Amino acid sequence: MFFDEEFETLPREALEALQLKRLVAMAKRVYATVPFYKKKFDEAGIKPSKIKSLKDLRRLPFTNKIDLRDNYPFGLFAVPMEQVVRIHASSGTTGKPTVVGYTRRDINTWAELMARSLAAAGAHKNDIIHNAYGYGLFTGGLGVHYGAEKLGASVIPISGGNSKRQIVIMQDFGSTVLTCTPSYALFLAETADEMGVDFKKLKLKVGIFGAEPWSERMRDDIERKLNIQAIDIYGLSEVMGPGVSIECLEAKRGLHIFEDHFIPEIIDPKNGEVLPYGQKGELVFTTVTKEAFPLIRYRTRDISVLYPEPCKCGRTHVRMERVSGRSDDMLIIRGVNVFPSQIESVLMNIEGVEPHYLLIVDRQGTLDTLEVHVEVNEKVFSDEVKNLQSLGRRIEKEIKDLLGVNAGVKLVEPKTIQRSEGKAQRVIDKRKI
Ligand code: DLL
Repeated sequence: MFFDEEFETLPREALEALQLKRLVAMAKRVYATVPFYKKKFDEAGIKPSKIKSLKDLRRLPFTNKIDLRDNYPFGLFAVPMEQVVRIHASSGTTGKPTVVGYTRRDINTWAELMARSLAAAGAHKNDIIHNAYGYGLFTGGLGVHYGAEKLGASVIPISGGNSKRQIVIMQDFGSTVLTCTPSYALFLAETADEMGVDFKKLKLKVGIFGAEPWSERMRDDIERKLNIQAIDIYGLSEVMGPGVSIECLEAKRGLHIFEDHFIPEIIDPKNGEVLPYGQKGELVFTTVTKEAFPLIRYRTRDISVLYPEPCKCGRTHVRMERVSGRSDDMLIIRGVNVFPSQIESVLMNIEGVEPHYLLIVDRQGTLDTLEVHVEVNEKVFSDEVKNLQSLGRRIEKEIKDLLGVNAGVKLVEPKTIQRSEGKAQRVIDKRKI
């Protein structure tokens, strides 16, 4: 089903002409309004007026998460603050979050693209959308919310957590569409089971899951346990939030990228070279309609493949394979993006703690767990047990305060964490997704 059939099925030639027109306009705008881009363009020796074809995109410089951090919080905004009506944020690589802004028109575009996404997953006006993505700085909750309203569906802004109540509401309100992370969907299935509620008796027909990696195996599991169709949705705060791409219900093979707003490329993460369709590499996006926070060739660090073959749903937009990994060390734990460097920054500010640690990520049942093993120095280690315990609790609290994730901290004896000769291995991810 389409929300905006004309644009979703634009013939390739017309789509590319539109992309080029928008790209040139956007390059001119960022060159004139954002000193960071002006400098980068000048260094690369390219003027926006020299962009004559989509191929010229590869002459433009990349933008990285580090550039966002260096311009924290609003340095890359391309409009004055009086035009910014919303701010969201996601995890940065250190203590500071990545901050993004939206004008009124950006919010409207996002709502439209989310409405397209919901429609692609089979949702329409008559649906009751149970939105269990978190509301707040995270883009999941409000992103889906505005899209659901734009579509004309009834949205339940339940947000995450309080799982028993989620099941009761799904039952009583007759929710037909569930939106949350795939791992939370499985947790809800377990909760329903414990409560003696049978998903087959609920009205739920489809779930739209994303914000973290999942697999075909998990899809089968979710579809069976919740008795629904499970659709993959992708997005990232920097580029917009959820709704950058989504699978269609007809094919469920690859996620259509809304190319009239975002131009995708796949590059070799090692040397930045653009790879042809069909080859695996790092996804890069250029936004061509955003006003407040436009991005030129943003390196997502997500690994995927692009394929242009037409889809049976009729959409002409290129598809990306489900994200299969990252080219950096970001972890997603219970839907929260976590960089090991953030945990390191907590540990290094605590006296008596050594710079040797190990993060062990696992999945117990459907829930991710994080254990932090960290060495303390001799003095601390020979201290009373109760002092050690309170130090452990303090670290747990600081991690929770900074990142919003629950970690179990285990303080270990000096020199017990294995040293490495090369790059230290600081993460063991035991999850079998
Ligand atoms: O997770 C936006 C979102 C919300 C997407 C709700 C889908 C649904 P961030 O918090 O900025 O934004 O995290 C973005 O999450 O770079 C990927 O690594 C990962 N990610 C998002 N969707 C998927 C997916 C939101 N479907 C980061 N599969 C991205 C795998 C995903 N990874």
